[in-house]
Amino acid sequence: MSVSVVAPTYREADNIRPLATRIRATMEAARLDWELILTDDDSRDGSEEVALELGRSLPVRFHVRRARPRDLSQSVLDGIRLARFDRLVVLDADLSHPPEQIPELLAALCGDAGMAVGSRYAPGGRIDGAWSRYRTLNSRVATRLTRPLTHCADPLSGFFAVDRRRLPPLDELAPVGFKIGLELMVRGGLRVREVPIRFKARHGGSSKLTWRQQLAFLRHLFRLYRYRFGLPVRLLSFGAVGATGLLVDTAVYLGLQAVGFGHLLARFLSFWPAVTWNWRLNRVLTFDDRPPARAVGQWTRFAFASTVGLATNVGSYAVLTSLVEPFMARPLLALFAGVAVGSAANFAVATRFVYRRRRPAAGSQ
Ligand SMILES: Nc1nc2c(ncn2[C@@H]2O[C@H](COP(=O)(O)OP(=O)(O)OP(=O)(O)O)[C@@H](O)[C@H]2O)c(=O)[nH]1
Ligand SMILES: [Mg+2]
Repeated sequence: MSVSVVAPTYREADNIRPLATRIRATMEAARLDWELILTDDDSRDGSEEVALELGRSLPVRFHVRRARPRDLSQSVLDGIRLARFDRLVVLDADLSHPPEQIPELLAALCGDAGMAVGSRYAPGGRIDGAWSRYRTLNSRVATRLTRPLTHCADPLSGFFAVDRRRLPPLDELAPVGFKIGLELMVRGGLRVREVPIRFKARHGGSSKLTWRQQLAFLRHLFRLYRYRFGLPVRLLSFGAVGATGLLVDTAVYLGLQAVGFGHLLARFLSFWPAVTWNWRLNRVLTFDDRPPARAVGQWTRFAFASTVGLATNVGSYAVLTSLVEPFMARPLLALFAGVAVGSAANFAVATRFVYRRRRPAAGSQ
């Protein structure tokens, strides 16, 4: 049997040699044909030299990804594309994942299992070494957040085996950050088998798990929720963006009055920064799966959608409070109903005309 091992690296120069040595020992003992692909994000810390040196006597390849921002998931996808064999194992290069368990993972990758995950949280799995209480909690909470997406006990593990022939087209994936395994199991709809592992907390090199990465994880999670649950998630996101827009609106409205503007003019003016805020956030979050569009045209269409929303909002308030019995005595209820109907109208126009699904075909009128 042949296997390509893909290890993402960023500044792991000191860990590469022990990693390759342990993989070689394991593969030789298990009589597996192998290669190790280090997918590096242009570390420039001597990793390349170590890898090239190893490559003289071992099947070690070094791939440098220069696209920015650097991204673990994207470099793993590069590695998957480059692999010579269809059976793939992905593991971290910091020696947290025991290469000695690769044969176990491969053995689990059989029958209907499309993915075998090296699991810290399956019965028998464990974490050795000094993880702070914060780090432990962090990992647990992050894992909890994936519950609606998968039954796997450790879907955030970076140690897994897959068969490339069972993966979805790689260009359809949209991971961001560290959790490429989660992306593959959710979008690929892969049946997962878990292999308990003995995870070792990093002891050499430096951690790349920063706040930025944690935010990237939340963003990735949002994309997967939207993929899995569709419209309700998009609506919720649109609503949350709208709520932050209301804060911008209010702040500008009050600020302008504080510097001497009349309240009507302040009201008229504060609408635009709020619209711009909402447009931008929806562009980078709610609808970031839609094809990119020119900013100015899209902003104009969004401003139109917001005006439709505002008109529907105020219009329904007027109709409800003047014509519909239960609302006549309860204007506050009518206000909320107006906001709901107006937001729905805003969303409907935005989803259809602002953040369009596909560009019109070239040349068509
Ligand atoms: N190609 C690439 N690899 C990365 C990047 N960030 C981290 N890595 C590698 O991905 C693996 C996981 O990163 P770690 O820094 O160990 O992250 P972690 O395991 O969540 O945290 P610690 O082990 O506590 O540091 C390691 O092999 C890193 O070298 C990146 O931006 N690009
Ligand atoms: Mg690590």
